[in-house]
Amino acid sequence: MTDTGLTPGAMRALDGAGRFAWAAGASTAEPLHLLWALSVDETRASELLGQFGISAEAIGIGFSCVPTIDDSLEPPPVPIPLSPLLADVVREARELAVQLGSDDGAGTEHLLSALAVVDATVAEFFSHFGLDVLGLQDRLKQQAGIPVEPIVPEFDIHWTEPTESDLTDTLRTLDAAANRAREGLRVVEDFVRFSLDDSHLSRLLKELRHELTERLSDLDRLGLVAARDTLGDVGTRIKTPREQTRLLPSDVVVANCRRVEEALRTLEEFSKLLLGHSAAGSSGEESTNSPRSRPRLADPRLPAHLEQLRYRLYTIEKALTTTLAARERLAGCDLYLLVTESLCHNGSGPAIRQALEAGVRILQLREKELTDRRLLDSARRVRVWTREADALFIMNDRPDLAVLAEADGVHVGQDELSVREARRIVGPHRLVGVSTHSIEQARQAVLDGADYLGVGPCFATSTKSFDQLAGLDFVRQVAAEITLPWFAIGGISPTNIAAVQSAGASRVAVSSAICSSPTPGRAAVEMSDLLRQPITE
Ligand code: 3NM
Repeated sequence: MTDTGLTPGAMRALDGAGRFAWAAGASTAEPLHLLWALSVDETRASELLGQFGISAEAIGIGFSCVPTIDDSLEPPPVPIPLSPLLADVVREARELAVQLGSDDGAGTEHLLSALAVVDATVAEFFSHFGLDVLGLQDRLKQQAGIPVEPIVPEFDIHWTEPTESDLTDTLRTLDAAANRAREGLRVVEDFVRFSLDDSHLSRLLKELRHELTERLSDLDRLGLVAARDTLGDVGTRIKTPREQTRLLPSDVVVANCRRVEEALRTLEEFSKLLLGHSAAGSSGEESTNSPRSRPRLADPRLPAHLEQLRYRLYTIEKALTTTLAARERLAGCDLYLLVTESLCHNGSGPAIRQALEAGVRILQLREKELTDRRLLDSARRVRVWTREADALFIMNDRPDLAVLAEADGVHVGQDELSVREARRIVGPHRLVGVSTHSIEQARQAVLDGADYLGVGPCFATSTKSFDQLAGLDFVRQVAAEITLPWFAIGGISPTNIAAVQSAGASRVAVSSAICSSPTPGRAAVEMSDLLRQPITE
């Protein structure tokens, strides 16, 4: 044991948590960073996680972010301190190791268990995978050679076929979970439809709800409602403080997505009890409500379908929470400037500074010809200016340089790294923007977890070459269904900006209209003023 009371493996995991935190731009290492570190290294903890199907990818999806580290990532230049919560995790792990009589100190498996004890969101996430604190600790006790006390029943157990009463309990559980899933989905759908007004995500939620209803008809047929006993349900009288303190619409959305995910998991697990031994080959003909024959699922693939519905909801939840967060983060960013040195009359420095002074709130460095070193130098200068102006700084194409230059994000095109790959490098907190040229690409980018979209090209432009002009029809399509922040782009100038606005754009991105102006500051003011004018048809 090291003098920290931790095994070398646990020390390595904490070091990994620091590296994750650094890669994610966090100032302290949090429990989530440790969870990622535990999942990627080959440790006892990752073995345990693996047994429950909890991969680094699942963690990325569950926490609406994607792990951001690989072995090639440099360690942070300064040690990253543990957050108070993570310090509690370490303390808890040490105590657990002592309780279990571990001579080597706290290992990764103790850290894992402590994470579930200390951090309620981690515990909740584990529960989606059927992993609970008590179960974890029992496994650790077994590994430590401590016999786990079996529950001594006060009556003799005779292993027989499930009784009518067991079946009623199963059906009652399924009924409650089915109601929870349908109701929760409605809540989320109503928010997305009426508050967010996002027809793309509403449609996906509606499709999910309809498919769920269709899948559940198999269960409904087995007599779920007959098994219902709301008056006798002890759960209706238990209220947790968390349930009473939902303040923001996003809290309602997240709580209800989780609720539906949990309900889908319950439906999946309990519907397996209705498979029966010969279910795989069953035609479903045996299924009746007759008291003597056991109810069976007509379709033995129901649990697998329910699992897929749960995964689909994870993706929608992520798109939804990303949309809500990005709308807040990009509030006030209606004019996005893409700067390229070769387009500027007097160099990019003066153009950038004048545009920032004129009120540009988001700026992208878009240089395709510079060497890496010159590009990084330039990015660092732009970082200083944008920080002083309190504007967002986005790096074109290069997530690696975005991290090195401490940019706020990276922008990728359809031929560059994917959103997922860029996210792995820049971490969960930096923005990832993506260029889209068709409604299908725009929808996909939303589901991929992009923070904003470029929507174009609206008009012919000499700044970037395209085979096809997406045009204002594409702008109209996006305006009609997507509420993730998006910027119309391509050939936009003071003379045509009104047409872009009429097509539904409230944000635009421009390069030459400002960079190529002899007075970039004035050009920026003019564009901003036009953007804020009421639209006349
Ligand atoms: N991306 P300007 S259009 C960089 O449609 C870029 O994805 C586009 O420059 C897209 O304002 C474009 O000078 C060029 O036309 C934007």
